[in-house]
Amino acid sequence: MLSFLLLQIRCSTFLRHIFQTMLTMLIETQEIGSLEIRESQKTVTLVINYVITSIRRIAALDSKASGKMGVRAVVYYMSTTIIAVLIGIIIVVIIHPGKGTKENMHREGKIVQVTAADAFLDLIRNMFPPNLVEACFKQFKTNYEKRMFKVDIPSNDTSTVAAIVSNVSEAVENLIQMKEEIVPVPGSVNGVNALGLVVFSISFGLVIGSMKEQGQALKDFFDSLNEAIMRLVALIMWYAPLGILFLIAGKIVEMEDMGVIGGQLAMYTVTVIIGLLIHAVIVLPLLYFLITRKNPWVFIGGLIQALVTALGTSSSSATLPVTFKCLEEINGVDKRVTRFVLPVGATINMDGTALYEALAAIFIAQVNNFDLNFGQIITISITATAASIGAAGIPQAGLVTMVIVLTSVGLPTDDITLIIAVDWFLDRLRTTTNVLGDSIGAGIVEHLSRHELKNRDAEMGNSVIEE
Ligand code: DAS
Repeated sequence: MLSFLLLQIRCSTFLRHIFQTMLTMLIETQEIGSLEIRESQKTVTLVINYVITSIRRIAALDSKASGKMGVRAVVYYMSTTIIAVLIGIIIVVIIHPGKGTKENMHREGKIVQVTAADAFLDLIRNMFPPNLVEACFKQFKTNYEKRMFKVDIPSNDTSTVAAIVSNVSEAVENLIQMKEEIVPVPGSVNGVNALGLVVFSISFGLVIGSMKEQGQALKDFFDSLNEAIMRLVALIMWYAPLGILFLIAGKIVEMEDMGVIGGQLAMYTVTVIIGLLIHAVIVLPLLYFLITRKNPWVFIGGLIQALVTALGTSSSSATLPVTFKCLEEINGVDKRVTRFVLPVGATINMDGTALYEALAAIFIAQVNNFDLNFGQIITISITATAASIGAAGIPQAGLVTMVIVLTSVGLPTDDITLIIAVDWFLDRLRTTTNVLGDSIGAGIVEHLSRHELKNRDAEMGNSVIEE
């Protein structure tokens, strides 16, 4: 029965190529431009989107509120996220769910040997990815010379818009094809150095944020650029389900070849659940108790409605209104704390996602029978932490930004399809962990800011009396 099914799937892999060719032809005839789904193109699009999102988020951090309360919140976010990543790495190395793959089944895909020195050197050397900047400059210069961009744009001529769009996608594609001209930096695949981009986007966001009014133009620029990229991604994702359907079909065949059996996926799922439970049931409550000396379970008891909503929606953002209600009305947390900590936390503090991305990346390395060295583990820790910052509070966002983590150590990004089958379930659990982390953070920040809050109340009280 299985071989019959696999025979069908093999045919579907053949069909997939026919289908995608037909789809491309269809699109070209409609002159939308050949936005074809390709791993590398998708990787670059998603990585570019990650960079813009992170720059916007960090630049948008309200500098006024970045007083003591803000600092406390960010220190809490960073420390719990790093702890979560460490838990993810330790647990997946101990349980080793990916073992059992046929020996030496190294797959195609550029797995890059990165030593510890390389990883740190890469991090420092690529604060700003000169390779990428250089490649972009060369590419646009080439295009200009080729007159690819010399398009006279009459007002509403759709074919011209199509020409621009296909130029852009061709430019992106050429940028990728140019990879041989880009100095091959460890941890870079398709000519995109994910680690350098991550560091660049966070530092650039901080710089823009510190520019206050002067930075407003850049903030607006990145906002509208993000909107454009999101529409481009939406266009690509419009027919992604078809591609993913055949991708998974093809992957099942490959998994069978590689000897990856359902049991490993089951072990992977158990490993993620154990990691999330350790963080959510031990680390976060312990942290809350150590800092506030209050019973964490009473505090968590007040959050049940929010946690159930997170479990049901797989979205931190969708759960936000309920999280506000639980914290303010049931746990009595000061509104001045929740109004700052929660919105920021829901976008950049995702402990569950960070733990999951580090764990899943190492699982994919195990399935590829690829031993990661210390340098790569460090790289995965950094990019998983940073990727969770860029992940949106929407369903399966963590699956998307995992491209950054895999790209940073050269693991094949299409291996994400190995774990898609169980992601709908794990996403719910990591989202619940994210919401719990944000809520515990609000409780801790309120406790640490209690003196300032009391002083402000007193000042308010005095000013009311004076009036
Ligand atoms: N679903 C995301 C959230 O809303 C988490 C993730 O995808 O990792 O937090």
